[in-house]
Amino acid sequence: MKCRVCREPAVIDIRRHNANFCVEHFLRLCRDQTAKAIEEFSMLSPGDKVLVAVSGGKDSLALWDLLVELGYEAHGLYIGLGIGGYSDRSGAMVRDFAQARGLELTQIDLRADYDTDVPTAAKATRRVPCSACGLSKRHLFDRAALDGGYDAVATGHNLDDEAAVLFGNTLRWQTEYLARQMPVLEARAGFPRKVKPLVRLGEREMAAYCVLRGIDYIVEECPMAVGNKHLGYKEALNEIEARSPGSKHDFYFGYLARASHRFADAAPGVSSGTPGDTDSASVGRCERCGSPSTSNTCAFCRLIEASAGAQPVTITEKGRLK
Ligand code: Q46
Ligand code: ZN
Ligand code: ZN
Repeated sequence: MKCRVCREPAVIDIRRHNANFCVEHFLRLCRDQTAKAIEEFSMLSPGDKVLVAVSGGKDSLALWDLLVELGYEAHGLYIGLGIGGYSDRSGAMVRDFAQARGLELTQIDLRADYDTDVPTAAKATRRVPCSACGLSKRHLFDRAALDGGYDAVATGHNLDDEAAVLFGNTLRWQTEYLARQMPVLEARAGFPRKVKPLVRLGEREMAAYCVLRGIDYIVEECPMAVGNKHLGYKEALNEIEARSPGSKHDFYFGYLARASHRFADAAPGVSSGTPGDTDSASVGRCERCGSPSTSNTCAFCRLIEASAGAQPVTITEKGRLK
């Protein structure tokens, strides 16, 4: 197995590119693919100040590393979700990564800062944990990006993630979600710009990137992800990809190029990107935190109000609340 670029011994094969790469040229490919995605979808401008949503997993740490390598002023934001030992271990990974590289990291801890955590908030509001979690993360990332004057929030969604989400949204024709599934969401009043620079890279490549760059990441899945539908979609797509390399790429990028515009109207305010052309003027403000909200109090403030100070809920090894 020889590197496609230099003919030296290769360390990884990428079947959808029908090519093998040595360490140096694989790392270059990852940087080039990230830069290509950023340019192709006009995600960022040179020198932008970017807030990277870091979880301690391979994708978000690799993304942070890649954005720094590409010359962006990239700072990390980690949210301690209070999901048992998983959160303790992932937080430690993120702190070690930032410290070893002298990078700026902001940390928010649901328990220390809001007197709650994801399992407790989920139970108090009768939401599934991932819903309480997603709502909290979106709110806190949006706020931190706007308050910190960042040009964009970057997340580590890779090609496998996006193809699996697209698969799920297409299976059920969830048109509003399809409209939001773009690699860039433009800023709107009260919402920062959101970008996904890893959409041209797969899960396996991100794991290899971390290993080759000496990045320690948390390998275990969040215990709440057990039985998650997306894991099933990923497995199904992996089977298709094994038989027909390039299918995930064609599915996702084909959607973006040839079908996404058909759903643009399904999620008001998402698609145009034209300043002033938003629905946010009709949306009010949360009277507690000032975030955009259709009711007097936003969903995050209601979540905190319902669960702050409540008897903490723990989670079992199988990801159940108790
Ligand atoms: S949403 Fe759900 Fe993830 Fe939050 S509770 Fe865990 S699995 S971490 S991306
Ligand atoms: Zn090479
Ligand atoms: Zn609020």
